[in-house]
Amino acid sequence: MQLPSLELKNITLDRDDEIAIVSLDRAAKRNALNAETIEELISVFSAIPRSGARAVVLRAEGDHFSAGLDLVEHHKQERSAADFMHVCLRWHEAFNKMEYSGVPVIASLKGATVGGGLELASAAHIRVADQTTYFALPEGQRGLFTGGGATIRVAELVGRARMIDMMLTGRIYKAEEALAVGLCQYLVKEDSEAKALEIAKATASVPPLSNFAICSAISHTRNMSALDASYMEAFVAGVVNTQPASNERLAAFADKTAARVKPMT
Ligand code: 1HE
Repeated sequence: MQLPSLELKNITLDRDDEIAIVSLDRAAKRNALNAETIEELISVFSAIPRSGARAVVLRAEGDHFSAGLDLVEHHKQERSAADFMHVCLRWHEAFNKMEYSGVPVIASLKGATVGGGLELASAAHIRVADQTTYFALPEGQRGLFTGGGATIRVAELVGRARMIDMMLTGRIYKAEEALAVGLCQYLVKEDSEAKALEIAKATASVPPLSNFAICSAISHTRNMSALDASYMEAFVAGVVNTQPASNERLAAFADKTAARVKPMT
């Protein structure tokens, strides 16, 4: 794995073996997403799939994952509707790069994961929360609307009715309730980062071609008819399920040396 060398001001890029660690690094502004950070996310997630990274941990410096859209920048820039549509297109570019990258992105969440911060988190493939993490869509309260894909991804995670409630009332979800409604897939007592890294390492043991399919094909189906999605699924499975990397695993199952799929006792 060769980490790309990029000029970054709001994000840092590190590695732990074959895992790329992408950190939001604007803690003084609660990792609010300004235009520059979005451009940096585009650069990072354009480069990572070709870097040889087997998985990504997306984390943040400070106590909060992200406070969403940089409200101060947005206020100061006095953007027109067309200007802000272009801002949103860059957000979509960044988050689509993540979601369709083919490389598992595991988000380690803490503190505020709100507005655009939740939109960013929802573009990851797996979300890990801890006891400090809370989720909200305060757009309504700010007189705004989501612009970073929440109408698609957050609605998919929690369902339209819950998302509308979150936006109309500013409702905050955390801990067990957040887990139950699907905002996160894991909830840990201590530090979400250790768990995110553990999950990233587990996903890194999956053959890259399988990960590529899991971390892109499933998302692509949302734009397809059931007939087209079935065809695409068969096509992807044809390629993935006959790859050389699966032969060894299938042989191990056949000769009874592979682990069985059973809950821990
Ligand atoms: C910010 C932002 C921000 C903090 N944009 N600068 N998102 C929100 O509505 C959430 C807004 N933020 C907050 O509610 C709070 O900041 C927090 C609960 C996240 C953290 O509170 P706290 O007390 O730790 O920090 P603070 O004092 O509010 O903020 C510290 C600094 O971060 C301060 O800057 P400073 O220069 O005065 O020190 C804040 O201005 C700055 N800061 N959050 C800009 N969001 C594509 S559309 C998406 C639409 C949305 O995302 S709407 C949701 C917006």
